[in-house]
Amino acid sequence: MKRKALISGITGQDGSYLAESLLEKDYEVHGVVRRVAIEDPEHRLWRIKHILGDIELHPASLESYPSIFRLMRAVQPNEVYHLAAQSFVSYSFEDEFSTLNTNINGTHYMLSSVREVASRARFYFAGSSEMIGEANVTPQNELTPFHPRSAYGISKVAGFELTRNYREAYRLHASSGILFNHESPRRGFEFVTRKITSHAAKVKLGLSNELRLGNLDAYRDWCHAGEYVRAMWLMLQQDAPDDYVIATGEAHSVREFLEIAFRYVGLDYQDYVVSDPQLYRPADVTLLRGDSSKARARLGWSYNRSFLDLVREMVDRDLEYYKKA
Ligand code: F7E
Repeated sequence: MKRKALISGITGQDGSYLAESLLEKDYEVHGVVRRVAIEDPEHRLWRIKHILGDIELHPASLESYPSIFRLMRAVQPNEVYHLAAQSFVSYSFEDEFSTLNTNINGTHYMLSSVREVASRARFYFAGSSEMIGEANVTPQNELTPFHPRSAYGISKVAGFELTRNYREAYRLHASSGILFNHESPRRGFEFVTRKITSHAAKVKLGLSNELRLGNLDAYRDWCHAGEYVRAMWLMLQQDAPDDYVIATGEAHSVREFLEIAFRYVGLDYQDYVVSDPQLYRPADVTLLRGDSSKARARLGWSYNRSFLDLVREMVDRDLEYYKKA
């Protein structure tokens, strides 16, 4: 019998890579999607368009416990990957309330449904380096104290603690990945990496001549998202559930990303970038660099791609995209 996986957030960057990788492993893949997404596949399902015939999508809302509960009962998954969230940190400053409601309740509904009707399922929670936030040590690992700097980070801390509590109180096989930034050509345009690579391509092709940005001096540990989904799966294959930092161990500034992306297309970013005070966050995270020794030792997970290749792949794909547009 095929193993069944249920993914919330299957239409997103990570969900799409995870679905592909589970299909390759011969899983039966189910996805939770909002009804509006099913009604608008062209815009909302573009990342999974090529696998729509191989997966099963179910309309449900992370804001509705009954819908999640019924879905869990019907699918009876062996593995649950809870990736769905309001994941844009900047937006969480504009609307703290919906970020907290969706992210915390959504995780709670998923966990409670698993406990009630699929208690043998293994559960993965997408934690984030934004839980660590403004760290007092570098690099950061599983023992680094949390100091989130946004409603988004706070909502992820709550989700992480809920996951841990379900593991300890109800013996659920529930694990969290503390994932540092992960990017790819499937990244949303609102995140800084894709914003930069899409503008580098547009400027190169004469479609734009300005890029408005905020804080260029933030450092992030940027990895390719396609490599992170392997770590999620590995966590659920362990005998015992646990929490793991997934990171490359290298940090680069937004400015470095920018320089590399523009230089790659033969341009100097300083001729195009405009500093926009509106794009600075009320509280930003200065430096994130993760230590994933535990994941390497226990999961056998490793990461071998270079930062340079990640930036170039994203720029190349954006050049192709805007040439066709
Ligand atoms: O910002 C700075 C901004 O929005 C990165 C999410 O996936 O990773 C991501 O969170 C940095 C910040 O990602 C702009 O101030 C400057 O310092 O690409 P970002 P993020 O906030 O690090 C973590 C791990 C997650 O869990 C999140 O879900 O770039 N920055 N100028 C800018 N950022 C944006 N978005 N736009 C700008 O114009």
